[in-house]
Amino acid sequence: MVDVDATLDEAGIKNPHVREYVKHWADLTGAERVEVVSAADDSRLIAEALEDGELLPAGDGLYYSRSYVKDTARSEERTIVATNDPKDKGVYNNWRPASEMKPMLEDRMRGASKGKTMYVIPYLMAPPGNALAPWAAGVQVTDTRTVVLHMIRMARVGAEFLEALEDPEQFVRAVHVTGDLENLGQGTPDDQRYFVTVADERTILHFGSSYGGNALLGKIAHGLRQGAYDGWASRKFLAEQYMLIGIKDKQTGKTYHICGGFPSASGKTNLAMMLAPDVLGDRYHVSFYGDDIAWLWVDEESGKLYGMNPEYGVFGVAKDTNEGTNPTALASIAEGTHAIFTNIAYNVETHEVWWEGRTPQPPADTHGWLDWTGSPIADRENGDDSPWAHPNSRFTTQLDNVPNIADDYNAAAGVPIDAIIFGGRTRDREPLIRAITDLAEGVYDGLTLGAEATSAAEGVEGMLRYDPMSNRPFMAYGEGDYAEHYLKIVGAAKDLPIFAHVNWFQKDPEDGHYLWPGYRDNLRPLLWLLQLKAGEVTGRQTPVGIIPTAEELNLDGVDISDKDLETILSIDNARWRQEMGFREEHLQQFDNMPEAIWEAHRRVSAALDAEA
Ligand code: SPV
Ligand code: MN
Repeated sequence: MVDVDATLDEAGIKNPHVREYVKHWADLTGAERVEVVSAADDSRLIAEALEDGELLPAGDGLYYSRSYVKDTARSEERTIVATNDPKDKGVYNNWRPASEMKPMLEDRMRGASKGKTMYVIPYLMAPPGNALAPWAAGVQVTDTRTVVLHMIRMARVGAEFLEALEDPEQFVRAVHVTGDLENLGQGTPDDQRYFVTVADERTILHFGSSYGGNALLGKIAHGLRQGAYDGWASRKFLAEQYMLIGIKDKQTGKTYHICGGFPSASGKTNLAMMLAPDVLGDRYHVSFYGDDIAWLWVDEESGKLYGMNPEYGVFGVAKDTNEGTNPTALASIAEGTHAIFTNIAYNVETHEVWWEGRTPQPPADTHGWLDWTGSPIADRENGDDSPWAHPNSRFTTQLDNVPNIADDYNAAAGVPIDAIIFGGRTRDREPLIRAITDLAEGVYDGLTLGAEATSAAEGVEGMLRYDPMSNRPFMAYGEGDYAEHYLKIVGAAKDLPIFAHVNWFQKDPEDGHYLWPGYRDNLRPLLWLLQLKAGEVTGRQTPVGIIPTAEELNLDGVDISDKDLETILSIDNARWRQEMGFREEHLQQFDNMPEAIWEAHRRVSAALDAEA
């Protein structure tokens, strides 16, 4: 057995609770070596991973990795929130008693790192010095080196973040043990994997994957599930799957901040990284803070709602990322950025990479190209048109590689939040934007957020797969309690943020074309929202919110027909009344839903009925 004490001494880790935790898990997992890492170890670890073939070179300062073929996404069915209080059971959190899950995970992890190195990763999910830093510190242990390399990109990593702890016990214990990936029965009745957050003990136990949100425990498990639970238990904050951007009006010098939640595949990363349309670029600058997580709290001094991105990087979906959809993402993974690609297509000879949507057609010369499973494209049978890259393939890069990263992204203070938006992918019914000024109606709108079922087989036509606040996979406690906590936190703020629901995806029912151009032009409805909040425009009141008039929207340079514009700036009363029935059923599943939310639902319903 290794001398863990000597390793911890050498790394300068004095905190007795951290030392005890590391020793416990080194012993239980049977790791052969223990290594404490910091961001400064990145180039050495990259060199080791290249040497061992875990990473392959993908251009100057770019790296390529492939995960096990049955380990390419988060597994929601295997993800559990466990606590010691059955009242924490919700509809979506897969609650189980801590007393059941902890011994089960310990059994699976026992001896499972034999022969491997256990890396110790002290991290912080907050800008240093932030008001929420006490809930942001953690120590991940992992037995996979590529997980360390991803954590260094996605979180602030280093032993110094443990020194700042006011309470030496207040760090999240984040245990990741990979397991024997080829023998875990992924997706079978005998599935061995479990991804457990023991939320009231601030302990994360993930077993059976080395991919993404299953393995980078700072991101989803701590940044969302544990953060949400802590925010509620402390009554201090919200942890949300939100992007966060700044919009600077260069004429007035003022910067506004908008955060918001979108179910997956609704364009959240593209929105977070967008640039102003060329014709508006002289007046407005859009800056990037984060594309996936925001923690929100009321700032003690100003009394305003503040937000920050707890992450340090972007774990973005590669598919369809190109010069048109997201040029800033491409710049953030250019040579020299030390980005890591996972599960895209790779050319073993030229070290080029490719994914669906990177260019309209795949490379014509298939020589040297491997698909995401590592199989040569040239060996494919005629007619095999399966994707070269996995649809959930990713790029991992640090925030400051994004060209329009906000100057103050690392500032301790965070930023005041002016607006909270929700958006799905809805082919009809949802207008381009509808603004909501009432708090309970805004929260109600977030709770009834959803994405369209992608094929009719998946559900009732026109019915959404509801994804409250885009947090369905990350809910940590009961949804009714969550709604009440959300109302309290945001409701305590001076100068309430304005809410809005946006939809870039309305389609013409006849020929299927998108009615709104989207991408950079999405800044236009957001500018209108800020103007509405400032009282510079009034919009048009509808039963489901305030909609811009065609004259109020800045459409300078936008190619859209009057007919399409009229459609995206109006609401379809019959479709909305159908939706209200679905919403009622959806909300009825949840215990303790605050009366204010039901009142909002009834108000919107009555207004729709009155207009019909
Ligand atoms: C998501 O699935 O919402 C992600 C990626 O942000 S992962 O970290 O894999 O969860
Ligand atoms: Mn996400």
